[in-house]
Amino acid sequence: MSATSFPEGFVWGVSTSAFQIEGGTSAGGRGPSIWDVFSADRAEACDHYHRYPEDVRLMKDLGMAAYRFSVSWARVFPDGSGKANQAGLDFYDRLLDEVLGAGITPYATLYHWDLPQSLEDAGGWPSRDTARHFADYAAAVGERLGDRVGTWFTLNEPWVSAFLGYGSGIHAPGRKSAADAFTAAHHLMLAHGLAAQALGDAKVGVVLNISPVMTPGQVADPSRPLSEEDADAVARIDALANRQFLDPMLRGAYPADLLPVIERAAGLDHIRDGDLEVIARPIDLLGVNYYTPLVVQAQPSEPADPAFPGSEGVLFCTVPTAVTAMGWPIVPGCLSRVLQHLATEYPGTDLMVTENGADFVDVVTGEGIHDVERISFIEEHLRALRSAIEAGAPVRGYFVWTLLDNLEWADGYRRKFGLVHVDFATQRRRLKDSALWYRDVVRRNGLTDTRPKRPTLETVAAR
Ligand code: GBH
Repeated sequence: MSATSFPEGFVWGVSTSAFQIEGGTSAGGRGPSIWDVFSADRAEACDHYHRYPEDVRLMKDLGMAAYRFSVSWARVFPDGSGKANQAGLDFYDRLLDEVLGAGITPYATLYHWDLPQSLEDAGGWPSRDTARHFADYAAAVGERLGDRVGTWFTLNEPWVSAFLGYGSGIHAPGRKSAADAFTAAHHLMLAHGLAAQALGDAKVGVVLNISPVMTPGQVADPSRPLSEEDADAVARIDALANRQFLDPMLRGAYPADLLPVIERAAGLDHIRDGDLEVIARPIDLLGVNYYTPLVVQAQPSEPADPAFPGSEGVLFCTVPTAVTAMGWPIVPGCLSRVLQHLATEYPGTDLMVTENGADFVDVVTGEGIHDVERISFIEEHLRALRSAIEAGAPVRGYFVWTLLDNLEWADGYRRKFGLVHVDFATQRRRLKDSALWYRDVVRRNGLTDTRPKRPTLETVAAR
């Protein structure tokens, strides 16, 4: 591996999710999901349901080796359970044929936040039955598509589903209860384990949003020693955001420092004998979504943040670093640290960066879409990833979030994370500069020694 190249066989790809691109919300017998009900924007999104051949073609032109997409549960089971809807499975059948025909390896996520509404009406993730229904769904999808999907991811970011969906309520279904959030988190993990069982011998992983937790001082200098109060603030948020999921799934136990927090908010009755054995079923791959760190410090008067129940006395801070258009601090070095940390703390599991990317205000002109900031963002994160590999972390691939500008959940269409620009009035797709730049990275399996020449903000303005 030269100074800028990646290991042979390193997997390069892009990620998407069903609700954010598919549209076709009632096509082929699809039922409503919690996001159809919750989202103010009508969910036509990128009309990928009808335009998937064009989108696969784009990926082929960009030389992608892999494509991570998600299956919409409500397409396959319009009511969440019962009899599988063949027309829904047919869509993924066609999509997979197209993807494989383009020489692209599919990675399928079974749950990227779009719970069938009827299961929410029956109690949602705080109800244990939802985990059982998820296993049945996994079995049905595995049976129909397993001959062509090499790797399954059960869940995408269960922390978001549980704590933004049932804790703070800023995501669907919009419930606001700490007890529900903790029980949802447990049942999501149970669902993961039961689904992994149902998928049998297939390769199975899970995708977590690992958020490095640090103080403002540590953003500037990671080796900065912490006061006892700040160390406690960091540890508490790390337990809620990261270890709550990593430890049960990869070590078979909840973190000892988190159990009292769960007990206070939700009791412990929902954690039954045998659950942790199911949850800790060995996986083949841990998907890591990395965007930004969580920056916190101790502040005694601070009330708990509803997305982090038990975070009394912790202040979430802004830092004077560069940020994306969503205001997320850009700290590429954290990606390297997270990967190395996972490699040492949870050894034996292959890692893959299943999402990394950013929204910026793109410069859209007649000649092109000049997204210099996205290029630097990805480039800097790839340098960080490469240094983690060099330090020994078993990182097998990298997926940019995301192929297309799409429906960014509670934020609607104004957020632009795509390598490809979408005009939502016409559904016209246009490659951004970052897409062409990423194509070259994939082609040469690495970066260049000198930072690539790219349009600067001044040259763009002059065009
Ligand atoms: C991913 O989530 C999603 O998988 C993807 O669907 C989405 O489009 C993409 O990112 C871009 O948003 O301020 O309390 O929320 C990322 C979710 C965002 C969760 C940053 C943690 C910081 C803590 N993460 N967030 S909080």
